[in-house]
Amino acid sequence: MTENDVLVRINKRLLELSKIPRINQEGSIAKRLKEKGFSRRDFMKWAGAMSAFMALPSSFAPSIAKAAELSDRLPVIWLHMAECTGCSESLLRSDTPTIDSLIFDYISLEYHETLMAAAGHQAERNLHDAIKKYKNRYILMVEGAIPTGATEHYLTIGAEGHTGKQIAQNACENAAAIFSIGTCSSFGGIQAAHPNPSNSKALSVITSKQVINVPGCPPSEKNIVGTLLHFILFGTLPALDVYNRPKWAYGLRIHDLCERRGHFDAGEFVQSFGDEGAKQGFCLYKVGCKGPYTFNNCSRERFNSHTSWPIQAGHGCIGCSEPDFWDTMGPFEEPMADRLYNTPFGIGSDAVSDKIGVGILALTAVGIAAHAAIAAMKKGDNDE
Ligand code: FSX
Ligand code: SF4
Ligand code: F3S
Repeated sequence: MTENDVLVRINKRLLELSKIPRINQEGSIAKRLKEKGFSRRDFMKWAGAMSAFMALPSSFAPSIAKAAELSDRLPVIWLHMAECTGCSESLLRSDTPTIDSLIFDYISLEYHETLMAAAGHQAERNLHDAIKKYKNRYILMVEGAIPTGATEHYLTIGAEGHTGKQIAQNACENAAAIFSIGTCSSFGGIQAAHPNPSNSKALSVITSKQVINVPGCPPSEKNIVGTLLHFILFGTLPALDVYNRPKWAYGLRIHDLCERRGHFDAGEFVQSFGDEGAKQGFCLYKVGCKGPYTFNNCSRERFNSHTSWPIQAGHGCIGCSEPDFWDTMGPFEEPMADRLYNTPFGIGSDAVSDKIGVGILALTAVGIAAHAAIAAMKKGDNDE
């Protein structure tokens, strides 16, 4: 299929969507952008950046702008399970709203426990009504892991005391698309870390429906909005990796595009926090950076309106978008080169994203081992 064929298909879909009446009647996106001080030009610039971000050709930018304009036609139900609400915060926290947060505000959010005014029985009724009214049409976004088994009742929500598992399973049943937002919902996260006293599980474990994972603790606002826009544009699943993460967002490792990569290649490492190397912005591998084993786009997109990200701030990546990272990536401030070298395709973080990843990681294992060996020799020289 050519680029043009895809665009024709997308535009047909967008035309269909535009015929669906707006769910909320609070004014168009143009009006809201204007109120927040964004010009049409800013919006189109954002759409252009978004198409590059989603690995689409620049000719898709007008369709992305249109998809954003139509994002109030698809109802969204957002559930909170066992988590810290960091995923919602990732989108909402900015004191200067970004176009991403504005779109989140604009989508037809039919149910979101942090944001809605309703409480108690009324809130439960709203959820029930939204599921019924928008059967097979709503997008379900779930944040947080789900306690199961004998400890399922560790998470009960609302006045009627249903468990998180019951609520999530029920909402999954009639959703048009299901997104696990954050590492907890995608893989279990901290709740599922050893010894996992609440038997917490990923959403995909408790439903038989297809779940798209958007991990990160928290994921960036761009990955959340991009996933939503992708669905509006295509109405189908994006290309996924072995952990069901969209490849456009999680196809590369942190290490691949890291701003400190030149220092890694040159063997220039921070040896301890606050040392001369830290001041020079050297590579954080030896103080525990797990960027070589982590698939995410933070190095490209950053957080908080593109201001910064963990490695820029001076701490290594802790692998927060990988399955079981609390158990497999620790200690967070120590490297794990030996472990990787001894078990290149072993457990947890060493089980990599996809076949290409396996190749890259194997090379990295050798590279890291070589670095470690050279560093050890240098250290030996210095010790003498
Ligand atoms: Fe928190 Fe979301 Fe981490 Fe989990 O983020 S930022 S604990 S991924 O579910 O709220
Ligand atoms: Fe960047 Fe970490 Fe890779 Fe160093 S090890 S280049 S800090 S991702
Ligand atoms: Fe997480 Fe690493 Fe990005 S810790 S936020 S995946 S830099």
